[in-house]
Amino acid sequence: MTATTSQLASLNQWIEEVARLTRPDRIHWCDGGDAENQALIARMLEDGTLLRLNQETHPNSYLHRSHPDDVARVEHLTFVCTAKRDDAGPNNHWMEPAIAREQMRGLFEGCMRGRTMYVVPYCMGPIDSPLSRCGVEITDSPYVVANMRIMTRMGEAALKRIEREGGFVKGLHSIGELNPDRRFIMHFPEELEIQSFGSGYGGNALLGKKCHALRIASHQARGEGWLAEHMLILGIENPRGEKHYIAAAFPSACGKTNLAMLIPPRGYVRDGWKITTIGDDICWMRPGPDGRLYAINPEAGFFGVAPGTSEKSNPNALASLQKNAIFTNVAVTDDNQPWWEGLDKRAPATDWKGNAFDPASGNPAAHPNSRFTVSARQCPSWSPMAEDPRGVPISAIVFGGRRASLVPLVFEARDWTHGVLIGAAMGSETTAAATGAVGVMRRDPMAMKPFCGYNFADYFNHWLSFDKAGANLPKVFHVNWFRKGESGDFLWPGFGDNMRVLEWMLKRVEGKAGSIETPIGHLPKIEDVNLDGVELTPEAREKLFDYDREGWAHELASIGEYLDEYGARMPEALRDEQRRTATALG
Ligand code: GTP
Ligand code: SPV
Ligand code: MN
Repeated sequence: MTATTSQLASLNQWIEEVARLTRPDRIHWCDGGDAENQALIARMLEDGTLLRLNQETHPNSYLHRSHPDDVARVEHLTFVCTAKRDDAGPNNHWMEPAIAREQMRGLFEGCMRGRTMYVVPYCMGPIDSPLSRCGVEITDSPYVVANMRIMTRMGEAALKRIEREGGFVKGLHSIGELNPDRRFIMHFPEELEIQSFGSGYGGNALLGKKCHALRIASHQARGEGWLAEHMLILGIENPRGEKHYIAAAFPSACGKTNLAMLIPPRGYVRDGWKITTIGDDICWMRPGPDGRLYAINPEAGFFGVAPGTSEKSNPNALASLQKNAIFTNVAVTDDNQPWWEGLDKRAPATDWKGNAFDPASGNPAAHPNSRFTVSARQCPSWSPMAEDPRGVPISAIVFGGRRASLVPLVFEARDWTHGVLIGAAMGSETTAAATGAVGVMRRDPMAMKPFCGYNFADYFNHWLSFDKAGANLPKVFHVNWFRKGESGDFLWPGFGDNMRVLEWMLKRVEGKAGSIETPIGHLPKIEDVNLDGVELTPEAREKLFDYDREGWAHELASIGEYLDEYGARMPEALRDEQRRTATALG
C-alpha cells in the first residue's frame, strides 16, 4: 500500500505512522504537476466536490460548495499546545500537548478508510530563498490539494528542498465527517506540528497558510530573529521611478487584498504612479545586512473574500479571476457564472447552498465569507519581485482596523516603540471571516489575535527587540478606511483613493511633508494630502483628519487595561509608552 517515494527516512516514517493510524485505501505523493491536477479535478467533478462553471467566460474554473456548517475559521476550536500554558498566553486557547494528541488520535483513528491519503510537500516562499520554510501536509481532501497547489509552491521542487534540509513542518489534516462537534485545529509549535480535523475551510484546512505561515512560523521566527505577520506587501513607484515597499496588517476581511491590488486614481496613473502586488495576506520579514527589514510573501496565490469585489472596487482581483480559479460558496447566475453581492447588477439564479435564489428571503446569495483561490501570477499588478529570494526592503509598516468611530484616517507613530504600542492596541469590528458575531469591537493586536502562536506579551517584546544598534527600521502608521458619519455611511471613499494616504506616507518616509504633533501621534496637515477630485463633507474632513481628545483618553485607558491582562510578562517599555500617551492626553 505504501508507495514510499521520499529520500528522507524521517518523512517516510511519519507517512507510514499516519497511514497506520488513519487507514487510507491509497497513498498518493503529490508532484504538483498539471496531469496530477487535471486528474484530481476530474475526480472531484465526478463526485460533486467541484462543479464546472461556465467554461467560456471562466475557463478551467470551478465552484465548491462546502458543508453549510463549515464556512469560516473556528477560533474557539483552534488551540496552541505548548508545554507551558503561559507560553501560549491569554491570546490563545491552550491544551496540554499530551491530552491534545490523545484526543486527536481518537479522531484520526481509521478516518481515511475508503479514501486516498495525499502527501503534499510545499514550500512557503520562493523555492530558492533562505527566508522560505517548507512543510508537508497529509490530507484526505482533494479540494485541499487543489487549493494548496495554487496557494503554495507545491510538489517536486518542495520535496527536493525538504530532502536537502531534512526538517519540515508536519501537518496532518482530515475533513473527518465535517461534524462541528468533532472539529479541532491543534498546533504544537515546539514540535513544528499541526493537526486539523473536521473542516475543509481555508484557514482550518490549507495548513500552509494560517497554521504554518503564521502560528507555527511566528513561534519559530521569535527564536530565529524574524517576524511572521498577517500583512499584505505592496510596491509603490513614484513618477521618478523610485520604488518603495509597504507592509500592512489589517484584520481578516478588513482590506488587505484590496489595498495590495490598488489601482490609483486617474490623476495618479496619468502622472506615472504605479502599485504592484507582492502579497495580500502574509509577510515574513527579517533584518538585512543594511539594517532594513526585508520581506517575502510566503504564499503563491490569493484566497480572497469574494463579496464586495467588483470592477469598481478591485479590478485587478476581477482580472485575476478570469481563468484557473476555484470559487468556494459563491452564488451562480443562470448561465453558470460565479456571482456575489457587490459584483454587478445581474440577478443570481442559485445561492451558495445550491438552492434557487429567492431575493425576497433577505439572505445574501453568496456566503458573506465566500472566497476565490487563484494564482498570484494571474494578477495584472503582480510583481516579479515576489520571486526575489532576498525579499523586498520595507519602508513603512501600516496597522489598521475597522473602526466606525474615534480613529482618524491616518496617523504616524513617533518612533518604533510607539509604533509597537499602536500595533498592540489595534481594535477592529469582527467580520464573517471567523464564525461568531459580526461587528463586535475587539482588540486584534497587529491583526494577529487569531494567528500568533505564542504569548502576546512575548510577541510585543520580540517586536520591541528589533530597535537596536545598526537597525534601519520602517516608519509605522495607523489607518482607518472604515470611519462612519452620523448617517452611518463611510466617510472615506476608500479603495483606489487609499492611494492618497499611501502618498502622504511616502512623503513622510522621504521627509517631504510636515505633520501635526498630537498625543496620539503625527496627524497629516490636510493640505499635504492630495484630495483633488474627492468630495468630502465638512463632517468627513473633521472626523478623518482630527482626533477627539476625550475619546482617545478613554481609548488609552482601555488599552492600558488590555495590556494589564498579560500581567508582569507584558514588557515594561510598552506599559511606559501607554502611560506616556495617556498622560499627554490628560
Ligand atoms: P482576509 O482575506 O480575510 O485576510 O481579508 P482582507 O484583509 O484581505 O480583506 P479584503 O481586501 O478582502 O476586504 C474585505 C472587505 O472589506 C471587502 O468586502 C471589501 O470590499 C471591503 N474593503 C476593502 N477595502 C475597503 C476600503 O478601503 N473601504 C471600504 N469601505 N471597504 C473596503
Ligand atoms: C483570514 O481569515 O484572515 C483569511 C482567510 O485570510 S483564512 O485562510 O481562512 O485564514
Ligand atoms: Mn487573512
